[in-house]
Amino acid sequence: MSLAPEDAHTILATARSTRTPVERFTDTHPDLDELWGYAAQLHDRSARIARGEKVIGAKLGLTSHAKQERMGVARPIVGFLTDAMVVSADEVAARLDEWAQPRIEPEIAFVTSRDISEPVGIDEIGQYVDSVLLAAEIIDSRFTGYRFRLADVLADNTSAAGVVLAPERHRLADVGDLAALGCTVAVDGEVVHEATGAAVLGQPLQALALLTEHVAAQSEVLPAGSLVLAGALTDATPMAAGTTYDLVIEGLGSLRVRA
Ligand code: OOG
Repeated sequence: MSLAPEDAHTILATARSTRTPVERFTDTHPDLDELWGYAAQLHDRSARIARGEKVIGAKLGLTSHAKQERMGVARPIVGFLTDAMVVSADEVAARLDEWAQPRIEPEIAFVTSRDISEPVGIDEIGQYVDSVLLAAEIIDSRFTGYRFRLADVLADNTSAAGVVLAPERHRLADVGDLAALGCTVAVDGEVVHEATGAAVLGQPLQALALLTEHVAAQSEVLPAGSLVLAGALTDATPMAAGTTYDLVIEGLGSLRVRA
């Protein structure tokens, strides 16, 4: 018997609230596909809206080879962001217990300047960007050991858990080519990951262009002022209490997160 998207949502919601990861659904239901995954994700979004959360944007995941190879899912994925996921750097330590297996990732984020409902190509996409900034995404898979396939991770809203935003916002024109920006992640002062913006689909703006295709295919509107995370530049770094994470993206700034 197949697993109803709604039931998958209930299982994942319980996994989240009890901080008890579950086994991936695709082991027992190998037929589950991308469409199913997004259908289950929609139940999560509706439930959050019903609880009073406000959708503030979208996130892409698995837009870098580093992440695709590590997670064993060879294509980008899309999730949603709500206001409840935004955390200040100072709050992370106090909230660390909310997450079962948190990891932190360096990301380029965009704030959009216009409503998006149609696919926008890479040549025009810059016109839809109000500002660009550095973000630290905190992911927390509801699947044991982050073992999932495409349908599972989509149902799990692409492991979305928290996002810390750097205070400075930049104009795209002032930052130059996003693909050329260097990025480092350090744990207690020691660099553990390095990349450039090109790690994200060759060009981070490509992530936003890809999102426009997704939004159009779902017949949705991404309103002006939305926050969009372009996907991690590097592999994720597991978070542990008492540890300090420094994320730097050249030209965008730095973020220090103490867990
Ligand atoms: C899936 C989400 C990955 C990214 O930026 O690549 C992601 C996961 O690795 O759990 O958010």
